[in-house]
Amino acid sequence: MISIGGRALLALQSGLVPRGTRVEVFSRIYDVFLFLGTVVGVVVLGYMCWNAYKYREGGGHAAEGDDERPSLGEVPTGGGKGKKLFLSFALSAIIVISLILWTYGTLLYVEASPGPDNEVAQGDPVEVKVIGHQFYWEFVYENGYSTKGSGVMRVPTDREVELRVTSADVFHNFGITGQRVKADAIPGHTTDAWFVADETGNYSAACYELCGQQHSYMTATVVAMEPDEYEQWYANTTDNTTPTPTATEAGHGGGGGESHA
Ligand SMILES: [Cu+2]
Repeated sequence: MISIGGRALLALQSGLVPRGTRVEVFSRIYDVFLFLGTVVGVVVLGYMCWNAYKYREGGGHAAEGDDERPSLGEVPTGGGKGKKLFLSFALSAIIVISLILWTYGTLLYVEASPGPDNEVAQGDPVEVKVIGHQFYWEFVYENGYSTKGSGVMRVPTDREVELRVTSADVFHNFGITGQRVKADAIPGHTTDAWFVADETGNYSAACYELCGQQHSYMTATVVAMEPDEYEQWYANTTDNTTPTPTATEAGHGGGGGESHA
């Protein structure tokens, strides 16, 4: 599925592109943009101020008799046969193109997932199905356990959590700002996202797409737990989405669960 260009970028990113949790990767992108923006800003403003000083009215140049200032209506030559112009175009092109490639490579990593060999997560990923409903988030685990309307997603720290985001009714958008996660929740379609919580704690999640009158109440909490605490909790959860055989036989098997057998 990954194009040749994508592969080249993946190779490139192994050295250059940051790897880590989403939080680390996105703060690296922010830092790089802030740094380059500051450097470019300082150079441009500094050069402008220096020239304003150099060619000031009645300044050194005019006094020494080699006034390079163009007269009104004259196009300045700069004296260097366009060398400065060429240099500034070349430099900005190099900066902009490398920034685009680097960001693209970084976002490819974010779009995929850390994969099996990585420093940020241990063990197998935890897969959680995220289902948007008007107006709550439901989380379904691999064993069929559903949080129904409780709005609490429990995850272990230092494990990759793979989200399979979908919707039961209208368009929603699932986001955990503290983990830099944001994924469309579209009926009949699954959007993949991932994150690794490196610290225990509560992270707030919410719906980021206006989906009806109670959209703003469509929040949830992501609880990152110590791995063994999580395992203990998970071991005590049971499949509550698949109708039990007795219930099915008795004709009360509704509930809309899908078979996991
Ligand atoms: Cu919503």
